[in-house]
Amino acid sequence: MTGTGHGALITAFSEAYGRAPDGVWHAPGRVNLIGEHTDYNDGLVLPFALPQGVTVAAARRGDGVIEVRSAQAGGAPVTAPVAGGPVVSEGWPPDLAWAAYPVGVARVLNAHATGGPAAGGASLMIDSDLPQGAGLASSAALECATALALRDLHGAGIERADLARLAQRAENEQVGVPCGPMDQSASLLCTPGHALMLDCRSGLSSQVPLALADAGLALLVADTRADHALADGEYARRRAECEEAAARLGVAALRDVKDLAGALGTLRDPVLRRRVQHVVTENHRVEAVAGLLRAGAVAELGSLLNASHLSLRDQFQVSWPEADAAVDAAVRAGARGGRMVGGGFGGSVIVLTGADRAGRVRDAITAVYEGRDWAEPRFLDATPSAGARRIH
Ligand code: GAF
Repeated sequence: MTGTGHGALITAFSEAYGRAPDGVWHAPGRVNLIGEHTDYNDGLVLPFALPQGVTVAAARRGDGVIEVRSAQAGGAPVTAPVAGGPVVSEGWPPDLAWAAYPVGVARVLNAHATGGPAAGGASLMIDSDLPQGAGLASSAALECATALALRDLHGAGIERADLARLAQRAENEQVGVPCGPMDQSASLLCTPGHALMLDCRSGLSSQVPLALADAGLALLVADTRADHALADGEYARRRAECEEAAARLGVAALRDVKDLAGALGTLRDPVLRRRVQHVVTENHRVEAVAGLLRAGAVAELGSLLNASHLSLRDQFQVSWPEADAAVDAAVRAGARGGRMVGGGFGGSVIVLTGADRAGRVRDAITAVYEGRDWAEPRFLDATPSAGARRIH
């Protein structure tokens, strides 16, 4: 079904369930322009939505069961009650790992809706044109497409920002991944032509224009084809290190460190010092990038993207060889800057380049990968696009 539009998804739904869906919803993946590993430190992020994402055809059902089928998983059904404890504690086999996301969302919404309009049962058919494991938030897109569908089907009047936090809670509590709120917020709150400036403490957000074409610029996303998994322990370790550093510094979160030199003077542990250095400076870089975008100076972002990458590589230590090589090759080929995106240890990089040099930059990255015998990188359209919506 992938890439054939939602007509094929409706047909697949009808064949599987013997009836037409009540509607079709789409939720995008995201690229984070800047602000990496700041979200769970109560900090600032600046993601934008991709054109690619997850599409869900769905119909209400009255038996308190959620049934999910995915084109990527061969269409076999997975059923579970919407009233239930954390999926993560039920010992599902690895081949059903994908289904924990929509089922987890249904359970969180169901618990949230107690006494109100219930987020009851539903039948879902899911398709995606977003590469998995590419650091482009395919899990969040799956959660958000499901959350929006269930909200609309069951008439639960939940605001998008609150829905994003519920989807994050599903990932934290149901799937067992301790992610922050960035990806779900991006998927639900982004608008075309803009990046989303999100304060992850207050939850307040604003739309910042990301007018690339007018400035003769392009953002390239290169999937480095090095797979990543948030659940592999390193992400959770980074989060725990940040919490430990905040506790030792006597602040609620690293967002609250105002005197970086003083904080580095207080901390003895070299690992915690590095983590603090990254988070504090990254928050400043987000503010600087948002300021430049608001001033219409998008061409000036390059050095801040490069600084973010170096900080993620050397201080937060979450980059990986294919990302370092891609950023390096892009800059050598004349790009203005680039950085790894997402949690790290695999996934994608983003590169800011003059539109007229985009082909040269792509070729330069591909040539370096060929020379190292790495899988060929995949390039995606990084046009800032719409957030989650009902499309049928
Ligand atoms: C992943 C997480 F899901 C986000 O919450 C965020 O922490 C990101 O890594 C790093 O900035 O995408």
